[in-house]
Order: sequence, then C-alpha cells, then structure tokens
Amino acid sequence: MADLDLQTTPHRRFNPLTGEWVLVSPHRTARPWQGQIEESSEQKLLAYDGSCYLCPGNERAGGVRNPDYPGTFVFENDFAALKSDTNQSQNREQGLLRAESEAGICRVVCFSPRHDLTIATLPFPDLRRVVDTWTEQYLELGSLPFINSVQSFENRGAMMGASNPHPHGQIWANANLPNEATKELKSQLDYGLAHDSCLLCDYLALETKGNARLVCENQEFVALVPFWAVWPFETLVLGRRHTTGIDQLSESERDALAHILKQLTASYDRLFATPFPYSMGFHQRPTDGQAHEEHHLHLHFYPPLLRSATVRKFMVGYELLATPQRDITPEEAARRLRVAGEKE
Ligand code: H2U
Ligand code: ZN
Repeated sequence: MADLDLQTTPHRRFNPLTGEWVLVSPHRTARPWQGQIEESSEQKLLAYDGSCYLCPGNERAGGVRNPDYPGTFVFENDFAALKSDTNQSQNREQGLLRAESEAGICRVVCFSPRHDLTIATLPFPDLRRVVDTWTEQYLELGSLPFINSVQSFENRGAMMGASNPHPHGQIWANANLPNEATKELKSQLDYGLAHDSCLLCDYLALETKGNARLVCENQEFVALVPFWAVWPFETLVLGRRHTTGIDQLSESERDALAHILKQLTASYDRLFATPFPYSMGFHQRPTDGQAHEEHHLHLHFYPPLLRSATVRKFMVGYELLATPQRDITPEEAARRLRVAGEKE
C-alpha cells in the first residue's frame, strides 16, 4: 500500500482505546466560513457571589447551608442521579426489554471558596489540594463494597451545561462500569495480553519520539492531542509512569499533575481569548478489588469550541448516524495550542 499523507488526504484514524474510527478531512479546512465570528461576552466574576449556591456560607437548593470552607468542599449532590440505598439486585427482563437497578453516589467538589478562579488561575497550592481531594474521594468511594467505578469530572462553561461558573467538579460513583470505561478497559486488557505491555505506555513512547501532537509536558505528565481525537481541541493527559489510579501517584507526581492541568487549561483559555469550555475527567482502574494492572491512569479533555469563543463543533448528521468527523488535523490543533501556551 502507498504511504498516506495525513495532512492532505481524507482518511480515517483508529482509536485503540475505544476500538472506534474518526474521519479526518484535512482538505476541508480551506473552505469558506460564513458563520458568525463574535467576541466573547464573558462577565467579570466576583470573588464571592451572594447568589451562588456553591460559595461559602450560601444556601443550596433544599435549604442546606454551605460551611465557611477555606479550601476544597465536597457535598452529596442535592439532585443526585444515583442513590446509595437503591437495592442493586432488582431487574426486569422481557426479551429485548432489559433493565437493572443501579446504586451509586453523586458528589459535588468545590475546588475553592473563590467564585472567580479556575484550574488555570487557582494558586498552585490550592490546585494541589484539589488533586488531594480527588485522590481522597477515589479512595473513600472506591472502598465502599457496592462501588466499582469512580468517575471524577468537570463540566466547565455554560456551553457544556455547567450550571455555575464557581470552580467545581462532580463525582459519580456506581456499581456497574460505565460504557466508556468498559470499552477502554477491554481494549487495554486485550492489548496487554497480545503485546505484554501497556497500550498507553506504548502510545506515549510513540508520541514522545516526535512532538507533532504534544501540547505541554513536565517530568511526570504529558498533555497531547491524541492521534484519534474527535473534538477539534481534544486532549489526553498521560502519566509517564504506569499507574492505574490517582491513588498511586507520588507526591511529586501529584504536584506535576496540578502543574500540567494549570498549564493546559491556561493554553485553552488563551486559544480564543475566552474561558474555554470543556468536559474533562479521569479514567482510572475500577474499584472492584482487582489490580487491573493493564489500566493506565489518564484524563480526557473534550472541549466543544472549533474556531472562536462562540463557534463550536456540533456532533450532528453523519457523526450521529455514522462516524465522528473532523477537519482541522490533530497535529494542527496541537500546534495552535502550543502557540497559545507561549502567549503571555
Ligand atoms: P454542573 O455545573 O456540572 O451541572 O454541576 C453542578 C451540580 O450541582 C449539579 O449536578 C448540583 C446539581 O445537581 N447542585 C446541588 O447539588 N445543589 C444545588 O443547590 C444546586 C446544584
Ligand atoms: Zn460561588
């Protein structure tokens, strides 16, 4: 077969973590754009907002008052999607109509008492404390007998459905492995059995040979636009050392994780001079008591923006019905993020 030019020829790329393909159409980036290009209309936030349900001392829905917390603050979601007292052994099966009860715990994690800060702008020690909180929560929730999956994530920005700009994330912990975790775990296990090595360790080794898709890095972590990225500025944050969960990170790795998250989100914010919306989250080993040595700790960032503060990518048409597609190549996206990261 002839060699494929990834920067000019329409092609598809394989995602070895999910086993799915993405269509890449690099020749289309030159096509004329007649959509709106607007300036961001973000308002300046106050350090404390009396109407915010996450700020210290304020009342939440349901009447509970937040304590006057000095650092991170974790509480049970007042509108939890899952409940811990759900009996896990209920099911209903009528041929193709299949349902099972699902028990779980949903928490909200305030990153800081400051309403106006973000991962990019929190002082380093405060962000470092967020890493500790994520670790404590993973251990605490994961140790519960009925919890096999702990999913920490952050929705940032109204575009991603975040209800509030106060810096916060969520944790949903439940009994059954969610879809994405199931796909990724199987791929990592199959790869480990076939190659006697870790899929993401091997991928990282490939990516650190060149720098085509690297965004930023430090001694312990690397952030890159994966070869198979679907969202225009999607990134993957990988630990250089093979660990299966955040609980296995050393002190210096926790520092490095905080540093790279700060650097990456700052680059995002500079790209379109706007607080960059995204959904991000951790993928770590299931907490079912097994070692899951094949699982490599990583984070995904899925940002929706395409070409400005307001012009986003939609997953519609062909993408919903067939296969996700992108125009700007992952290599060009990584280059733009690197350039943005160099701006003051
Ligand atoms: P998002 O911004 O990612 O939607 O997260 C906010 C969560 O906070 C959301 O899941 C919860 C919502 O259910 N919440 C409370 O628990 N208490 C409140 O008073 C308002 C919102
Ligand atoms: Zn607030």
